[in-house]
Amino acid sequence: MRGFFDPRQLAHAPAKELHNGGFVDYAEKPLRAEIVSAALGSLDRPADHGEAPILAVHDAGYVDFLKTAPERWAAAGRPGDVMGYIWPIVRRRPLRLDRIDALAGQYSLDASTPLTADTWGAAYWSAQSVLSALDAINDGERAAFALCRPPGHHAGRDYLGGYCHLNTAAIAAQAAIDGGMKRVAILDIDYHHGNGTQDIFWTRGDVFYASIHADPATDYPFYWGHADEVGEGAGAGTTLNLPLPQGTGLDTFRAAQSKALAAIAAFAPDLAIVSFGADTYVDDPISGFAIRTEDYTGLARDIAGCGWPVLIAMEGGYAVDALGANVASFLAGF
Ligand code: SP5
Ligand code: ZN
Repeated sequence: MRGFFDPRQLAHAPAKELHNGGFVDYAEKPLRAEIVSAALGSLDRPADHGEAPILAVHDAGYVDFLKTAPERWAAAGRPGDVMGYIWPIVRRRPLRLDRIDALAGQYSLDASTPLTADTWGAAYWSAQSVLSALDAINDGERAAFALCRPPGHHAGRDYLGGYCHLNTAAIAAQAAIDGGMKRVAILDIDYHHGNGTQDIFWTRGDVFYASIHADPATDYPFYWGHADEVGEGAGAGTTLNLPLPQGTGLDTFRAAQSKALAAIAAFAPDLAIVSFGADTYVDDPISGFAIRTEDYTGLARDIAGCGWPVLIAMEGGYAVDALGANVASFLAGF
């Protein structure tokens, strides 16, 4: 299987994130990608597809913010990484957004996804990696892997969050459609609900979004991922949320995945994109499922057996010591 990664994706390295009322070391660290890259061995550098496929999903003002915020933040005398700390909850009148402090809240979902001067470059090449994986599929590969880091599924059209800046799965899905595919399915098996992906395709009938994740009653992103969120308008019925309780192990997870695969099969996609997070792993430091390293191969085999071309985009996974083995185990199933 071909896989893609660019070393420029390593440059994004925020110092801290807000967690439980204090600042802790940033969990989404560059070492994650180094470990996966070392475990897999032969990943190719992506080609440069430019900004057009990014702007086909993301708001131009938001993209400009990702590029320029670190400089504006520093110019305003703010020390450290860019992080929103005031949010525009009240929107009775159009908001004045000229200060960087206001923009940081406007374009952020949370205060755990800092921007550094190197974030845009890393996110840009993460997006290029997923686009090159799509090229490999278009060239006839049955499965391709993109080592996306930073990850993508919490980022929406015009907001960052959950360690994510550019929604790589959404960028690949939109590029596939713009390249002539009629229907694309996204299967999100990261521990967390992919609120950004769901939001981007909420009213779209041509992109099916199915997610298996920890119940938002107990886990981030809290507001989204309930079973009654099914899409609206042309997208009514093309969102499927399967929340599971903390403690979920292989049997329950696999049954939920079979349900998602059956729904995707009924949609008959031209391509399946898997948002793959290894944070379902039993020893993940920020998560509560109980999937074991060897379990990932069988879960992947169930997906491969459906017969669609599959693009695997990396999302979370924070047990760095086991991350290489977990990703290798999953990819072995293809
Ligand atoms: C892509 C992805 O998996 N994003 C997950 C975002 C979850 N953020 C909320 C949980 C924060 C826990 N932070 C603990 C840091 C310990 N160093
Ligand atoms: Zn996650």
